[in-house]
Amino acid sequence: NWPQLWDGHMCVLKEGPLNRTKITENGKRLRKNWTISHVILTELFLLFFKDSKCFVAMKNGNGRPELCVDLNGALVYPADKVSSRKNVYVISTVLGTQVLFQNECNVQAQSWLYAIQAVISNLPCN
Ligand code: I3P
Repeated sequence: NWPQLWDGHMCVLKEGPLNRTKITENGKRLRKNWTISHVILTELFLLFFKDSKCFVAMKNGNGRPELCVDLNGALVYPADKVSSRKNVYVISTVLGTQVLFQNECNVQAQSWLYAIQAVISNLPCN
């Protein structure tokens, strides 16, 4: 028996594609592995799915995100000098995970930054 992440009360604040790579886990550096994800922002989490079908499947009780970032107490900021790519931002979590996200379109990338910042500032550990 596994608990379900999606309880039906969760609200999708923003949804769409982003390039992402995890660079740190438990404070330890990882090798970069950029992949395209279907990303869902809720009031608590940033969820990364392989594609939008996987998100629909999870809502129906099948499967889970590839990556679930706890935004409570997290920071999000421009990832200067961390990548050769443009429009890269990093999310740092209290548990020592760091995820980069990127979009070729700077307006798109920035709109994710602002949406994530808004969620973080509404959480108790901000
Ligand atoms: C990495 C890959 C990444 C690149 C990274 C390389 O090589 O090219 O895309 O990150 O640069 O090391 P490999 O596939 O052999 O692991 P960026 O695209 O973000 O620049 P880095 O070592 O400077 O992080």
